[in-house]
Amino acid sequence: MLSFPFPRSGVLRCRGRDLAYGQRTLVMGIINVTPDSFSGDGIGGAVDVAVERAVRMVAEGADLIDIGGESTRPHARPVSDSEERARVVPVVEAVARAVSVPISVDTRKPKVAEAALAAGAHLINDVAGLQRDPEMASVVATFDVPIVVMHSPGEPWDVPWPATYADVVDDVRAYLDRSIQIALRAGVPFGQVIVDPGFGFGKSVDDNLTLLRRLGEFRSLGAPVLIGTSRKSTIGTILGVPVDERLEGSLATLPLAIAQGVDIVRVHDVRASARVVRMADAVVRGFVATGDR
Ligand code: HH2
Repeated sequence: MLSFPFPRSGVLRCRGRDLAYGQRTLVMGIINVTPDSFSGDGIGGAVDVAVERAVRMVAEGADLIDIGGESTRPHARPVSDSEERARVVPVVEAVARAVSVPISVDTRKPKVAEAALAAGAHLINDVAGLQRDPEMASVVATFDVPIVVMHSPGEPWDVPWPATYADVVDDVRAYLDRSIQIALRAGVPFGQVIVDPGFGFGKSVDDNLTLLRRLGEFRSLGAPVLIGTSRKSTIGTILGVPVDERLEGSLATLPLAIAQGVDIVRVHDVRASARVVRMADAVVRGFVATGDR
């Protein structure tokens, strides 16, 4: 069983689709309604494909679905509010009807977040950690939903990439602490904030490996921790493989994160990841899931 300094569990209130964390690791399945996502999984605005994918992911073990309408890969083309909204909203509406798990929307833009929440989304995943636009925290507070605050040293298209850090863990933790303060000042309850160190965002291979090696240190922030390593270029660099051959490398990161108390893992390959998570949870947390997924 985990013996962390302060055992922690709780419930994220997701507008009736609440998520309990702490007992086992939650799996977030990724659906990119983009033409240009780094891993080649983007499906443009194809609503029927998104629904089919979401239904399959839930059957394979996804506890929540993350829908994104703008690629965050380095040198991606920035997308306007209206274009991103037009991609995301119909997919949120259809996926929320088709599955019963919470739908997260991966956006840095308050207008997109607002439209997606009005369309039935259950939480927001902000890769700018509420530090890009002050309106974002107010939107999240108004709809009373959870928020993932992720660390990124700036926009992929206008910062030196990777950035430089005095100590990557301390610097990222300080940034996430600021994000938490922004959320609290806007009226978002602490229990609704999830922190994410932003693996692959403005970090060198060494920085990413350090973040994963010292992931447990983010627990000192007191919020649930999410990490997204799936198919990222650090894995490609270590293994010397293209993006469509990064499954094993991605899976290898999951038990390492789980052994350090991560609460949510963000993955493209839900079936394989959910199996690895269940096995790791059985060993690390002493949690044995019943049922055959
Ligand atoms: N990574 C990506 C996008 N959103 N959100 C969180 N919270 N954490 C992450 O690590 C994270 C994220 C990048 O992956 P992907 O969505 O597959 O690619 P793209 O941004 O190119 O669509």
